[in-house]
Amino acid sequence: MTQFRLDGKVALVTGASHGIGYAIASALAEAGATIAINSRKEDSVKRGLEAFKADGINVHGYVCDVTNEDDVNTMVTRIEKEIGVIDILVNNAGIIKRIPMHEMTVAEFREVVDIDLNGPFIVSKAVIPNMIKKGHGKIINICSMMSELGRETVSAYAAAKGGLKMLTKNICSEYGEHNIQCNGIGPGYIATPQTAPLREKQPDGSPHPFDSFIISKTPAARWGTPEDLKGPAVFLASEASNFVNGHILYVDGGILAYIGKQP
Ligand code: NAP
Ligand code: GCO
Repeated sequence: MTQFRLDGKVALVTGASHGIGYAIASALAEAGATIAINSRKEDSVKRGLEAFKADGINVHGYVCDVTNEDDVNTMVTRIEKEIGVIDILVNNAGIIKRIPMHEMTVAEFREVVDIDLNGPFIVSKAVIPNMIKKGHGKIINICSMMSELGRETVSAYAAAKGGLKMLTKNICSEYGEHNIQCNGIGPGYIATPQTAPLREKQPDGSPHPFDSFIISKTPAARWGTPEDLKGPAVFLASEASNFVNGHILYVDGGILAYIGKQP
């Protein structure tokens, strides 16, 4: 079905040097899109481009902090000049800090919200005007289980990802008439550098307690992999989802539907 093809489309995936962003950028490339990625650090961008090249994928890389509006506007202008107007934006860049809320500094809280919520606002604001002129656009915000649930130590992250869910719904509401669809992907617990601390083996070689906990809370009884997000991302980036708008697609192995394995 050509509905799932992205030939002729330009996609920007933020923070895609590795992890979930890398997998999503790879999937969009395999579907025919021309890919741009960014990271804050030049060496991170370089490593990412080398990895994509090793996978046979030609990607354009940019050093850009998504919280810096001037940086973002410069990057978007360069992409439009060097590749073309952005048809697909995946707001993937994000961080987490796992600190009990009463011990978290205001600066730490602000940093997480700045990157995970203000960043998607800044980059979306930069790409929407030319999506309107072009008559179409796809924005995919990478949300989280924490867009729906809380847990100890992730107050800033949950607040940001909850806000990102509502920003997704608001972009849908405000720009749907311009044939711009804005949806979210809510990954479950995915094995990437961001969750590595939650999966580290204990000194005696036993699984991390959180690892066992997540397995017990996931009907699929496994951690997700970045590859599990490839198909959902292509669907939401393609014409196959032109009447899907304001939706958060949870790719979580069933966590949100499940009370947890009985003892
Ligand atoms: P990751 O391995 O930590 O990668 C995050 C990427 O974002 C890095 O490449 C990082 O690159 C980039 N980044 C961070 N701050 C940035 C900034 N200010 N400007 C530009 N780039 C920035 O994380 P991941 O696990 O792949 O997660 C990717 C996204 O999925 C995040 O939004 C995360 O919250 C979300 N998510 C993850 C999981 C999971 O279980 N792993 C589940 C649900 C949602 P630099 O530091 O080099 O800039
Ligand atoms: C955590 C994890 C989660 C995942 C993801 C779940 O500490 O609970 O890092 O937040 O990153 O967001 O969807």
